[in-house]
Amino acid sequence: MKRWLAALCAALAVSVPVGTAPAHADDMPDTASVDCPSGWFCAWEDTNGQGRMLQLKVGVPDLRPFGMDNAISSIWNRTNVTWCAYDLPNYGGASFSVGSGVRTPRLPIGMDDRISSLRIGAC
Ligand SMILES: [Ca+2]
Repeated sequence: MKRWLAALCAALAVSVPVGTAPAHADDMPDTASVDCPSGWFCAWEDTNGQGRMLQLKVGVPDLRPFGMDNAISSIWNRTNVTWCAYDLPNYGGASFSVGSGVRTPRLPIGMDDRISSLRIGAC
């Protein structure tokens, strides 16, 4: 279990922005593109790439240890593969695919503050 968690932690990172720039539009602010490096799947607790950010390169069956369960409101898939987002832990419940390059500044009602697990692959 410990080894599994260590491997997981090595593959992702949670960051808290030092300053929060005001959002003037529905589009992602420029800061989001800086915060989310190419090659990562990024998820934020607030809309428009604001708030705490989770960076992933591998799937996570349970977002609770990272304090991001039922919290994600915007996402950006900067990997070259499709990901699947799930309503429940362990890849259960309602789900939707996030294609490579897809940036969603505001998750639709029904998936906003609902994602509990994420993994690589179409749903
Ligand atoms: Ca949220």
